[in-house]
Amino acid sequence: MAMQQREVGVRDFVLLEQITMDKFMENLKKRFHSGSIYTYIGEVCVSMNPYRQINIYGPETIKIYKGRELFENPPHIYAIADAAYKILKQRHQDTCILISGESGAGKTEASKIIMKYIAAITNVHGQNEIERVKNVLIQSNSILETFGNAKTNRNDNSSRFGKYMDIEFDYKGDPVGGIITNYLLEKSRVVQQQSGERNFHCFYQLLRGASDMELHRYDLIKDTSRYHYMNQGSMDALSEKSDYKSTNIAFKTLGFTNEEVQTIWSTIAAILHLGNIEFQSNEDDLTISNKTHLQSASNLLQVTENELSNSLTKRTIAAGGNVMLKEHDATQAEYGKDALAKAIYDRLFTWVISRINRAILFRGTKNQARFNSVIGVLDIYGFEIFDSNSFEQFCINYCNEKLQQLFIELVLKQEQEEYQREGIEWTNIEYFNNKIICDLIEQPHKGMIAIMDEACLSVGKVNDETLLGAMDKNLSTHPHYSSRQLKPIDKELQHRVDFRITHYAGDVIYNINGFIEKNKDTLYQDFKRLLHHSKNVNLSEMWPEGAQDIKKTTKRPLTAGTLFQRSMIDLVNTLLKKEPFYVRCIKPNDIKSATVFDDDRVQHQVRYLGLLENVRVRRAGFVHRQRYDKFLLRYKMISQYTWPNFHAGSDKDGVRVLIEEKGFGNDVKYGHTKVFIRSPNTLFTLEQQRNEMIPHIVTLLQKQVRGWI
Ligand code: AD9
Ligand code: MG
Repeated sequence: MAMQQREVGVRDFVLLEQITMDKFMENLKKRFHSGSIYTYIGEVCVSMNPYRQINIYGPETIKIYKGRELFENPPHIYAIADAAYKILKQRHQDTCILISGESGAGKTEASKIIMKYIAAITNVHGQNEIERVKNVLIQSNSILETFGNAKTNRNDNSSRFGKYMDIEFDYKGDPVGGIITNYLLEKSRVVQQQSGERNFHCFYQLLRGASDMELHRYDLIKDTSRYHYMNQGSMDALSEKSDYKSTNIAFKTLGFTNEEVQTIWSTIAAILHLGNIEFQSNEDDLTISNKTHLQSASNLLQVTENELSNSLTKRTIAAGGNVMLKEHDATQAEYGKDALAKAIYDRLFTWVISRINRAILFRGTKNQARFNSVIGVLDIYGFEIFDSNSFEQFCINYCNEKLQQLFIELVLKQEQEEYQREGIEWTNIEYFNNKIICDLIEQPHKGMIAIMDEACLSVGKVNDETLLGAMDKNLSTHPHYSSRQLKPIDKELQHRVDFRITHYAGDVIYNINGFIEKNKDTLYQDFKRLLHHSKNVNLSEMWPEGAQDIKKTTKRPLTAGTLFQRSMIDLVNTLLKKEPFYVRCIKPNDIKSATVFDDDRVQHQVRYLGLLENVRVRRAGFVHRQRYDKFLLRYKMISQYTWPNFHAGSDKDGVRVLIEEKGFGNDVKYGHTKVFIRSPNTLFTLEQQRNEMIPHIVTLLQKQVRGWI
């Protein structure tokens, strides 16, 4: 109750008197400043990052939300989690919670809050196995963040990978397993960081947290400035959310063996040594000048020094049944070394996740009839616009386009389906459909990914600029594409290497440099063989294709763009099968302040998340719908005909009598199982009358108890 009294503004944007940007912003701002960080649009939860700890997640709050309906309490992400859980439990239907918003808006925090809520309301009988699963689910977050998160200029704990987690429940509604799917890790960060940014957290945890003895084992010293892969951006010590010790505890909880943990830290150390290897070319000969690092890296990767040195300086070429060795030049060697470091990290990350999945023990499989249901939680990188945007931002922003498309389809589809199901008329609402941008990127043969692939697979000399030329040629008439080559006078597009996509969330200028290399994602075969033959079985397991015969011509691996596109299509298909809930996260400012509400920045997000359109769609239909029995239960006290109980017919009849008595007949439609209320005022008046009646009812009940009546 205390929480309700402090609440300001309206709880649901559909209750605004006018749906304008100004009114929307005013409500959001008022609520942000008063600590009400959650506001609904129907069943969509808008969440403002408070940038401070608010006391709204404790056991008392959990009790308030457990098993209740959305409208019964002030808006909260717990209510969304509960709604998803209720559907799963009552209807055995899979649900998912899609969390979106830009970097630093609070997606990862939201996903953890949801998981903790689910953990808190389940397993009332305290069964050991279920406790174990819950523990594993929660602890897996800390490992994922250690290896997949990094400090960026926008967020000290930015997720540099996409995460989708299915939590599986048995028929009683207790969590019995889960599975994590990861999407495109930003592996370029392993070898290069922008100014002010850091490498993945694990590198700092190892150097700053491991004992001297351990560091000695890895041939490392504590000083981060000595490692090339750590000294390019910021070397700040953050108040780390978790440290080396807690990561190791989490590994233990998840059942990683000592050997596995050893493999992980040794591999991280090996990457740091690789980063310090330098090449010197004298005439035709290429040598490694920094031999101690070569030695340490090979020891840690459990390959011989000679093998590692050879694979760094030469490559094997198989042609016409003959096998030859070709020396690298210094540039090729540098490129190869960085590609190796990135690939080792990427494989390690995926392997750690597969190992976590084994611990969470997902019992359902795709092919087997499943009795269990799942709640999926999606926490994926938000839309990114940097000063310089490259292939990674292209993929991340494409992913956001796909999710926005899903939002448009599902939110509208759901509304329409419900009206149809209930036999209620419906007129369509105009909104911007970003399908045109998804097509620009992913259309077979014609889209950007297809054009990039063609450039990467062609044998002739193709560079980034010729790729840009090909895109210009094919896409010049597309309304969401432009480039410097096409519009030389466009001031925003300053360089010949720039092209621009008008995304649903705004214009982003991409620099074509590096697109071909990043899309090809080449890793010399020699490295794959090298690591497959490592004496460390865990490491070797990460490189199965290294077992292939050199002479066998291998098929060209799929490009990074195509792989990403496929994973997005899979993701969308998975989500489409589930009943979705949305959490739309908003960042109040760019300075991580708990008090600043930056109007421009917030308005921009509200605009591109399509929140105003969302409110309009919701309002054009009916702001509120409720099953007849539940409606009656909530409002029966405000009508003499329905209080204390309605006996003159069905629940539907009861609702009709109540509505007619109150004079709302014109504002209401009666569906087959639910009553639909069009205007917010009606709902508001009903709530108000109910609130006014509550004290009378309480007094009445007290008198009854005391035997006065
Ligand atoms: V990114 O796309 O991974 O870069 P996220 O995931 O959207 O981003 P994150 O959840 O990491 O952002 O939130 C950023 C920071 O905001 C957190 O580290 C917290 O300091 C802060 N935050 C976010 N949500 C909350 C909250 N509900 N309560 C308190 C919060 N602080
Ligand atoms: Mg995150």
